[in-house]
Amino acid sequence: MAPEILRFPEGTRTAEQAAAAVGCELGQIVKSLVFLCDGQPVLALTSGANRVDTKRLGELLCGKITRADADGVREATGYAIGGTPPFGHERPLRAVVDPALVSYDSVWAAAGTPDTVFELTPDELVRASGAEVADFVAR
Ligand code: 5CA
Repeated sequence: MAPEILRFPEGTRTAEQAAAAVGCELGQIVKSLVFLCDGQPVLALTSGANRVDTKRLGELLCGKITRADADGVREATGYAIGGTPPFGHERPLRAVVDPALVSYDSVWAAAGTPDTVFELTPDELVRASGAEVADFVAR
């Protein structure tokens, strides 16, 4: 991969801000959300248009799901909330990817800071994160 990282001074901290900055659909933004499954960090790569159903995520991963707090996200990934990238973490995390992201030609993800993003294909997202494509979003 040769990602081109774009910086937006106005900020890309939230999916809404990122979509407005790059001019894409909200659904094309990759939210890299950290949860704890029986205390172990897991990564839910979720479309900007969707919300995680923690009950479904727990059924998928066979554990009790809680949300990581800001310190937990930093500890698990090495990055802060709002800039957490989908891969390239301190140590590899078990990852699942929202099938909604796979329906786009390209998607956009945080590049490590709350003002940077990069474009990639869903296939690159799945391969680089080692994620399993599985449905865990609220219906
Ligand atoms: N840069 C953007 C788009 S790529 C981004 O990182 N979006 S995000 O959705 O992946 O990261 C922001 C998310 O962090 C929010 O959707 C929210 O779910 C989560 N979040 C925000 N504040 C907290 C908090 N205090 N504790 C836990 N999670 C939080």
